[in-house]
Amino acid sequence: MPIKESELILNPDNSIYHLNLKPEHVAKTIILVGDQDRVEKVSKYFDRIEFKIQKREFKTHTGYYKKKRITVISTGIGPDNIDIVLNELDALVNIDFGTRQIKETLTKLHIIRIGTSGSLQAHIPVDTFVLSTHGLDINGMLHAYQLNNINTPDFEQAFITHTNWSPNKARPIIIEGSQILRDQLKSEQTYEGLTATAGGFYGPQGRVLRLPVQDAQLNSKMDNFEYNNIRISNFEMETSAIFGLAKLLGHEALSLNAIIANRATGNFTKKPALTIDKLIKYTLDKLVE
Ligand code: R1P
Repeated sequence: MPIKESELILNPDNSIYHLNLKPEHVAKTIILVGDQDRVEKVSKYFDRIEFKIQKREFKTHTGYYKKKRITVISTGIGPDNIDIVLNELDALVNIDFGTRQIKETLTKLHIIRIGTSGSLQAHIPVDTFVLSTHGLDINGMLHAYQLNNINTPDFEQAFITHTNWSPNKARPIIIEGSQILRDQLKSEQTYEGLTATAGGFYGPQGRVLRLPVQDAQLNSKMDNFEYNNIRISNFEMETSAIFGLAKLLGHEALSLNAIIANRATGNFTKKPALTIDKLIKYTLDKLVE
């Protein structure tokens, strides 16, 4: 059965609804960034840019870095946008837009997030890089899908018990990132850890301005959580959603974050642009090594 027009929505030019891309516009290696202004900060290093487009917060540049074809896309903020970007990227490579049928031979994408994030550990200072070995999903988006055992229930239960997680909130899900990409992208320059992905910036990450949060102790409980020598390194808003959907769809995904704030010490970087630029260059060079 062809996928209905209301489910797989194409624009009049046959590009996919939100990303505004056609299949020929996407490389097999995809870099995801949150901020749309970060797209140029990546593609300025390309030898050649073959395609540019933007719709809403989703800006795309496809080009070549040292002969490797790479697509860089901005996702905007949050796991809800990741649902759109991962599903539409997968459709671009694995659904035939003419017949609206899933292709018989599926394509595996390599998806790498270059993000910014706050460290939860005093020993992971600002202006460093964190490579996420796992994503801790506390925002609930992935519960819309059949998880098909991509998650790690013992790890999750340990977290739920340790934090006395409220049953009124979405059950946490922990998903491992791609081992292939981890081997490719790690170095002595990267800290490794479990990255917590929240569905908001303030209350969902324990920030209090005027509103009290449901559990004022949650961040300190997260700081000292440990399971099989893995600790929660940082907090942001996309990684676990990328890991979960990539795994369900059969793609490889990893996340690298520039640490611009340290929630344990209260520090914020004095040079965010420089640190992000260094992470961009680091990632591009690792991808072509
Ligand atoms: C919040 O300010 C945003 O910054 C972080 C968070 O994950 C969230 O998207 O990442 P990006 O800088 O990649 O957007």
